[in-house]
Amino acid sequence: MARLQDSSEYLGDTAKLNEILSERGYLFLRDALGRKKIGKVGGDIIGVLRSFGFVPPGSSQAVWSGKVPSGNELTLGHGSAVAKINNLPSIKNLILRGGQVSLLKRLLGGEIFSWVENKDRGIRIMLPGKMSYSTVGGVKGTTVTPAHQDNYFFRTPNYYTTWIPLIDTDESVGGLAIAEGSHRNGYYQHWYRGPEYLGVPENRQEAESWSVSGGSPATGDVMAENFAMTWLNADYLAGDLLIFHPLMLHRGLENTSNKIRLSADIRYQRKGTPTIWRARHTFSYSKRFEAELRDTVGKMGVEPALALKVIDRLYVEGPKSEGLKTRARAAAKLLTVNNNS
Ligand SMILES: O=C(O)CCC(=O)C(=O)O
Ligand SMILES: [Fe+2]
Repeated sequence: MARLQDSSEYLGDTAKLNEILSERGYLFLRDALGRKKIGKVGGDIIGVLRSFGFVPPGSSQAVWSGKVPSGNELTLGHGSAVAKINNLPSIKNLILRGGQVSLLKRLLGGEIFSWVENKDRGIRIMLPGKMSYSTVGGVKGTTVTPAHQDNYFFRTPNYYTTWIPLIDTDESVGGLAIAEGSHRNGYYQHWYRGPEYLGVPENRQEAESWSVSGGSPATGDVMAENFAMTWLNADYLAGDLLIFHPLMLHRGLENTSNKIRLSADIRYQRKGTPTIWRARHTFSYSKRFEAELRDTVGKMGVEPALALKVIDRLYVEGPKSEGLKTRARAAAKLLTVNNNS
């Protein structure tokens, strides 16, 4: 894997940073947040994980004890350990007042809106290995985040994602890789196979194998196979900061170490610029809506490829006063007509 380019030498030069960000689609800033400060945040999380038995007694490192989560302890959004972590003063402070916020304030030239869902989606606890699991409305995913653009989750151009390693994260611990220059290619097709979320295929072979096994694109128009893909990562250290564009293709790397990977992915935009419903709600709220939506469309009995498109359309629009059943029927009709013309 090739390496991210560090721009920390330009930390004082706002214009230069903005130039790099728009050209490369990302800023990788070594130690921009301070190793000591972030080390303390990581330490607080490790304390909670220790109290839940995920870290051996007496260890101050994010070493995995081998304990498998019981029930929803580590479930993103509302898990019991996750909720404790999200309530830590140091976490709240990082999300609302961390160095990434003041930097973005400079880059965007005004006050910053920290997305509401940062509060219960922001912190990632990644155990070693790759495990499949079920989420809302029967959607199946894996603990290694597949290739995607955040634009898939959040259809607005007006924000940046910040990815923050909370412990030292070399390739064995995993972390994040981004596809060089991909933010210039448009919105990639994001695939599902039945209830299984697959993300963006990395090449033609992968797209073909997904297709013959019943997969299809739910949204997006750019075919990944039309672009060369060079993955970039780094030996991340606590204190580093990665900022990237909504159309930057990226993926999680499998954690093959004996450590628990701790990181944050949190999103910000300039206050007052147009936003989307998800930015104003908690992750738990959005997931409840998604579950209801998938359930409603699932019961309509339309063919799977159309169902994916209906779900996507209503998901982007978000909750409204009109009932989901009525909205889903109207969307199915409209999308069928569009497909036939
Ligand atoms: O930390 C990760 O593995 C990826 C998180 C991410 O990209 C996302 O959820 O949008
Ligand atoms: Fe992402």
